[in-house]
Amino acid sequence: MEDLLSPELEFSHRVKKAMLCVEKCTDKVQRFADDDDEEQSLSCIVGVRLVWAVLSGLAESSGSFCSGSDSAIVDKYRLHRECLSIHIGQAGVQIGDACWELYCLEHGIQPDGFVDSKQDSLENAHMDLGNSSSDSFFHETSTGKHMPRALFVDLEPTVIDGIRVGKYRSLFHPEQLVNGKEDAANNYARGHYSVGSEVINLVLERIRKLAEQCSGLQGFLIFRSFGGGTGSGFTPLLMEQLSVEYSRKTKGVLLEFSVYPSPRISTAVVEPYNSILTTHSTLEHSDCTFMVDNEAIYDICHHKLGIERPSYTSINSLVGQVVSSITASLRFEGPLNVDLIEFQTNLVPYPRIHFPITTFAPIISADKAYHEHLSILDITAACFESSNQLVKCHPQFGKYMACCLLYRGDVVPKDVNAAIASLKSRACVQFVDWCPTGFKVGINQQPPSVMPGGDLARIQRAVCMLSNTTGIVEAWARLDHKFDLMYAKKAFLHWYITEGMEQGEFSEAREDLAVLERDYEEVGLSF
Ligand SMILES: Nc1nc2c(ncn2[C@@H]2O[C@H](COP(=O)(O)OP(=O)(O)OP(=O)(O)O)[C@@H](O)[C@H]2O)c(=O)[nH]1
Ligand SMILES: [Mg+2]
Repeated sequence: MEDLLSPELEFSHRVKKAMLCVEKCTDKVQRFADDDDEEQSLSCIVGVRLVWAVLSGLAESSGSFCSGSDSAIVDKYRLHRECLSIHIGQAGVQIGDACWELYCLEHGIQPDGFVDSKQDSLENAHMDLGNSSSDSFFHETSTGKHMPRALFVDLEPTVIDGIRVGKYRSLFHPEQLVNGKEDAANNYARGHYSVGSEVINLVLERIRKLAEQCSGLQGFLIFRSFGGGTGSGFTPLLMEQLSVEYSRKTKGVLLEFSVYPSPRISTAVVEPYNSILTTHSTLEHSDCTFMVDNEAIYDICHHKLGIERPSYTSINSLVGQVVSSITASLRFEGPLNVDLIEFQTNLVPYPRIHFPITTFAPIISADKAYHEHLSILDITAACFESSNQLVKCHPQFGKYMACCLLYRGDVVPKDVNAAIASLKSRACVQFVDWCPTGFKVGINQQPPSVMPGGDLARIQRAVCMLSNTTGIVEAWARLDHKFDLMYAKKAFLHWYITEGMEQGEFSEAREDLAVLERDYEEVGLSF
């Protein structure tokens, strides 16, 4: 008769059996990929993922039974899901600076890229680095240095030079910081055609190097402004190439964080031109675009954080906080964590309708934090207040197509359910007829971190709402109107024409945006 196995041995056997299965599947994936059989190779990937999920469960439930060598095997087969961030132009680079500083704090990584073992006893005492899955955003070298999976690109040197001499200068490899000699001078045509075309090959080569360090590239996160010449012009040039080179291989997603121009802060009168041209040329490449309206954030910093004249630094640190909430599900693990990619699938009912509104709560200044107790109901309700929105518009006059709530920190599902039930009873949250009034929820146990000396209070919990609503059409209508005012007089057009653009591109882009406005109207119509 067969001896009964000790629990430890039995676990070991089960792990090894499962590993064999993973190995077979991985082999198959390779073979099908070699044969160009995408469908089969995808179904094998799903198989590997399932086995991996079972293994993770086993490891968790068996806790101490998992010996060192077992966890090493499990680790070897862990499915990597890396994301590459690409920061383009001044806004993209400066926002990137804020985001990576925050990511480092959250993962206990020091400015030199090494993990600070004393970190959890100091600054972020409440953080559980055990859930950290920093591998998706950082590449760990053989010396233990964590390097951001990121590329910074600008057509001129000054902004990137700021990173080269900044506090985090040694975090990045010099090849991750790419710049040209002269900028696009607020001109889409220079960023897209003349100046941009000079650096595109170098940028693609650097991206390839970063992609080679990934074993399961999940997608790209692109940061840029709509209004700048580089942000507007170079980005579509790059996206077109990324779609060709990567989408078949990775089935990865392309998500964007784009700065929407504000007349109060914007630096150029032609920003509506650039914004419309770039939206037209990226619409089919981008899977989801999170718009960051500088005016909305300026007002939040002014009214909620009490900053007299908010600078880009203050604006970017708030943007960094929101980006961190959105990407937390990719960087940390946990039982109730819902992957951003899953949220994105729920958010985008039609490929073109991919501009969710982002709302964040609570936004309170460091000096007020001790006087406020904010419940889950309070922060959830605050997501429906326009003063917490990152884009100025009125969702209460539109209809929701999808609503995702990404909680962080000390949050329990019972309280979330109660908060949602209370919101559903409100008339102001109206869904389109064809979509069930479902709120998709993810809870990431990692509480938000704050930058030392920053404007924001340290909080125990926060929520970021991503909602796809027809209300966003207002933001497009505003830009379209400004475009029309200048275009009616053909004002500033010669700057574009002399850089090789044809006037037809302007009318084509504007027509596409008119269609986008109509698309939003149509999806909101009742049966
Ligand atoms: N939130 C935020 N917005 C910025 C920042 N820097 C510039 N912007 C906004 O971005 C737009 C200008 O685009 P930039 O990103 O400066 O331009 P660029 O992409 O470098 O392009 P060129 O300089 O024209 O080659 C304006 O709407 C600015 O208000 C920043 O650090 N943060
Ligand atoms: Mg610039």
